[in-house]
Amino acid sequence: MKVVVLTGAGISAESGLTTFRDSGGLWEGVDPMQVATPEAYAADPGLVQRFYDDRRAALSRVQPNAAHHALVRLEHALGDDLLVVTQNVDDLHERAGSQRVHHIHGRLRSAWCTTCDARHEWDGPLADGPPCPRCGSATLRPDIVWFGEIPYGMDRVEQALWECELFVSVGTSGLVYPAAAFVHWARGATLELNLEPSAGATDFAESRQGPATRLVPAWVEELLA
Ligand code: BJW
Repeated sequence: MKVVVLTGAGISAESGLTTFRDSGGLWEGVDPMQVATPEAYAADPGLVQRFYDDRRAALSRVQPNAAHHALVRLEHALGDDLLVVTQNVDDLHERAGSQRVHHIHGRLRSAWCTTCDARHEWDGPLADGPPCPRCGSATLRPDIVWFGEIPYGMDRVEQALWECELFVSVGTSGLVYPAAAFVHWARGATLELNLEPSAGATDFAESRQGPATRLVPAWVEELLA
């Protein structure tokens, strides 16, 4: 069975990573346009780099949870028939063991040189302007897709959604496009697993509410039974 799973910040919440729009989220009291747009970066690169440096540093303090691990079990059973498409910039799917993960909004542990276009695995800070390992320019930015930029690998995602028999959305508010439209692009059955009904909950054939660490393992067990 071909399955596409879309994940959002909610799947990593119980690992200790803050979501964006929930109460106490990253954007409570912060205008996303001040940190998550190319214009914000051009206006104040130091502010934006520090925002992402802090979040990159936080990754080493958290671990994948039962929901990430359940998706690894699913991959072992389905192989190439599973694609995890994540909006998350953390690396918790990979650290749990998932191999078929596609990051449409980029990755915190990647730095992108805007001079030579190289991308580098990156664990440290960027705010101090380190040189690009390839061209030496101090023009490394977070390899993150900001508002107004084009998400990565959309052809692959569109193809997978077109071919899938089941599309499952986990832990996302359904407020950011294009991910919010995936439920309309999917050809097969649709299921939402979220703490509360998302903005697009009624677009899904079925919507279940609860924490990802409970809902995702239970759904995987059900599918593999
Ligand atoms: C739990 C839980 C638990 C909690 N268990 N659940 C007007 C109409 C339509 C579109 C637009 C428009 N104006 C502008 C646009 C486009 C724009 C957009 O969508 N804007 C909206 C604000 C309207 N989009 C773009 O610009 C995108 N690019 C684009 O569209 O290019 C055109 C194009 C598309 C396709 C092909 C070709 C061209 C780019 C969007 C980039 C978004 N980037 C961000 C920030 C960067 C990364 C970072 O800083 O980390 O990505 S925005 C931010 O939101 C981040 C997230 O990935 C994204 C989604 O957030 P998410 O994951 O849903 O988190 P939350 O916090 O919102 O929700 C968490 C959910 O979890 C909640 O529902 C909780 O209930 C739940 N939850 N705990 C289960 N334990």
